[in-house]
Amino acid sequence: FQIASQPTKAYDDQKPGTSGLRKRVKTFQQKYYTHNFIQATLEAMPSPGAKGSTLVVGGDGRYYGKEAIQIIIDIAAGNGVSKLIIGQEGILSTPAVSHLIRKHKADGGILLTASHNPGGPDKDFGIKFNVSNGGPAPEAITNKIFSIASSLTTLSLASLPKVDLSKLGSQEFQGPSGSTLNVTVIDSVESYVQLMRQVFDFDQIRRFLQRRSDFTLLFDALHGVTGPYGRRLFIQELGLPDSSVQHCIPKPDFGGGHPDPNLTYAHELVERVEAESIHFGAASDGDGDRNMIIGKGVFVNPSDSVAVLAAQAKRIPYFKKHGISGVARSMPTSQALDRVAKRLGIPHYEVPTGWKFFGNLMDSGKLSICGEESFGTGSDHIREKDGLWAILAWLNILASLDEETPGTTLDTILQDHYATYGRNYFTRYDYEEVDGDRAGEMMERLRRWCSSGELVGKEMGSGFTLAQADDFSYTDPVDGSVAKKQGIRLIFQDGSRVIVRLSGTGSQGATVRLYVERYEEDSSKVKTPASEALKDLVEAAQAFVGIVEYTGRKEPTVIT
Ligand code: VG1
Ligand code: CO
Repeated sequence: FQIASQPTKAYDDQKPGTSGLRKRVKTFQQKYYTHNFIQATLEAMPSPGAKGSTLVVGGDGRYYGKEAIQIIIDIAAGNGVSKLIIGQEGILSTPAVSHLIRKHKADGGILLTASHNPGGPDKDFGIKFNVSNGGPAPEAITNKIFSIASSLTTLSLASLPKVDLSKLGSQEFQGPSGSTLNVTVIDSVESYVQLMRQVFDFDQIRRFLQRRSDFTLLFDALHGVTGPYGRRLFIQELGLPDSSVQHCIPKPDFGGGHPDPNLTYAHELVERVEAESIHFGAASDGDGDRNMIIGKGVFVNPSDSVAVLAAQAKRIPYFKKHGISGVARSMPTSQALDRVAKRLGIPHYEVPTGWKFFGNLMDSGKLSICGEESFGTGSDHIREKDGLWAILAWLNILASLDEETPGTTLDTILQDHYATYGRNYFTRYDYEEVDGDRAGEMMERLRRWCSSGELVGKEMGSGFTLAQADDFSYTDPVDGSVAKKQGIRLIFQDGSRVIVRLSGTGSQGATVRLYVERYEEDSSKVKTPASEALKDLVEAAQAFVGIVEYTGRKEPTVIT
């Protein structure tokens, strides 16, 4: 192939958010828009840079993914990349990419996903760059991508024949002066399944499923990327019947749905679990890094999920072998995990929202298990959150506990946990696609109140006295980098918290997230539904923050 210097016009909106660049498909389809972003990404790669590098490429199967891969091949060739490892049909879950980068010691990866956002010609697409540890690029790199993209004038463009992504195997393309680009299409699922076999005790889970022959499981891939992974794990590996999975064919538009595993968007799963009294229901999002776990009448709140996994981790072979060096949660995630850490006598960390903040802690051996309230749970087996990992972790723990206490269920696990640690009631209200300017003003007002110090000692609602109010700022203990303005924290004297922040993953307008948490120590009071236990504090928070006034919404779009 030949390499041409192709003039291009810079776009000023290529700023990666919490998790990569996410925009409408139409935006990516503008002339050279996708080319520009890939060019900027390759130029921003840490030393020694793109030339001679190996990159893993794949995505959640959404609309425009395959076109983007051909563009990546052309720009990669133009920039001297040596090798591209691509998932068959362009399919790779986010956790699978993270694992493949590590396994092949690649220099990074390009993920084609907008996660849980809907897909299709009029919906969303996204591009995210991960670095050589397998995790999302840290802010220093995403800022660099943005600044290069903002003043880009030239693409290094090669024009290669279209690569057939359906065929497994390697092809070599000869470039100028002896350079080559190797493009290898790999099985999307195999390596990831091998990793899961090492992390968990599949024999123990199989024994459990045989012993508890009445046990029913339903996994819903919501037509996202985890379909083939889920089928392979639950049906082939664990021997569950075909009826244990649904919506397992990845579709470019996710079947018209919203591939977000929460009680609102995964309603079909929720309804079936209730109607058919299914013991264990689980779902993951478009790109496979999120998870939701439910049972009949039971919802495993993600903040509790990571706390339970940490408390029970020694039942999982991977942690039996490697131990648990520390745990971490994102700032808005409830403090349930902190209580477990204190009892285990291990460090716990609070980082800003977004998985990129966990990477340094893991790489330096400080962190083993972490989670976010937004249905994200994971460990240092890779550097992304991992939906199927979380589901298998719960199954493994269930199987192990059931050997000691026959008849263990999701509910008994949670109730035992609350009895030991107390319960951190937690809820999140999302106000999606509200007016961006007004939402910004709302945040500014809160920020002003925080910095003036006037809030401390004030009462909000009845009985909630503010002990601390700030805009969360984080200094990375490993590299000293500072992330500011990460969300308003209102912390009360009894440890209850109200958090307000704007989403960094939306593609249209602004999304306001209101997080409310209250701790209950009294073990006779831990069985109240969360909505009831938090009612007063939620109402007080909405009024104080000025939700109706600034968003014009009386009701949130989604309640978790
Ligand atoms: C949201 C979640 C955050 C998560 C991020 C990416 O970000 O709140 O916890 O890490 O999505 O998840 P935001 O900025 O919209 O609140 V995923 O599955 O979209 O990679
Ligand atoms: Co996701």
